[in-house]
Amino acid sequence: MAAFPPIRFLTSAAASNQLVADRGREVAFAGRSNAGKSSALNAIAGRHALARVSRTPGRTQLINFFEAAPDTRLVDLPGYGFAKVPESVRRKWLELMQHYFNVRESLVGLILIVDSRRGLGQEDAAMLEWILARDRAAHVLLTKSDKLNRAQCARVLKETRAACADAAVTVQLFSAHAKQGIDEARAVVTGWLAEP
Ligand SMILES: Nc1nc2c(ncn2[C@@H]2O[C@H](COP(=O)(O)OP(=O)(O)OP(=O)(O)O)[C@@H](O)[C@H]2O)c(=O)[nH]1
Ligand SMILES: [Mg+2]
Repeated sequence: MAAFPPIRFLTSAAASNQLVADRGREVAFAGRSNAGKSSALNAIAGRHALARVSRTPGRTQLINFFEAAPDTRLVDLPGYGFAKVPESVRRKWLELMQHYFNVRESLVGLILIVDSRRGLGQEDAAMLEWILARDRAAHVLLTKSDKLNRAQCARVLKETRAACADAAVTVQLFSAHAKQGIDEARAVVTGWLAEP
C-alpha cells in the first residue's frame, strides 16, 4: 500500500465562520472522546505528530484542518461524549457540527471512529444521519480491536453492520496499536479524496 501524501496542519476553527475555504475535497474524522481518533488519523496519514498539533486545549472544541495534496484535506472534528461537559459547551458542539455538516460542499466522506468495546452510540448514529442526509459516504472504524478476541471482533462487526444498514456505510475492524486495518482505512480515505 502506498504511503499517504505528506500532510500538514492548516488551521483550527472554533466557530462556524472560521472554517477554511470550502473548495476541493475533504474527509472528516469524528468520534467519541477517547475512541482512538487521533491514533487512527495518525496511523492512516502515517504521521506521529498530528495528534499533538490537534490536541484541544481545555474545553475549547475545535475543528482541525490538515492539508494533504493541494485542496484535499483531512478534518479532525471535535470529540463528543464527555461525561462532565456544561450544557453550553454541548450546545455549541451541536451547533458547530450541524453547521459543518449542512454547509460543507467539499465534504466527501466521514470516517467514524467507534471504540469496538462500546459499539455504536447515540451521538455516533447522529453523525451518520447527518452525513447520509447529504448523500455522502461513511466508513466506521471499530477501533482498539486488539482488546477483543476473535469471537468478540466478529460479533461487534456483525452488529455494527446490521445497525448501519445503508449501502453508503461500510464498517471495518481497526487497531492502531496492532496495525490492523490501516491499509484498508487508508484506501477508503485515498479513494474519497481522489477526483471522481
Ligand atoms: N489497545 C489500544 N488502545 C488504543 C488504540 N488506539 C488508541 N488507543 C488508546 O486509547 C486512548 C485514546 O486514544 P486517542 O487516539 O488519543 O483517542 P482520541 O479519540 O483522539 O481521544 P481524545 O482526543 O482525547 O478525545 C489512548 O490511551 C490510546 O493509547 C488501539 O488501537 N489499541
Ligand atoms: Mg484526539
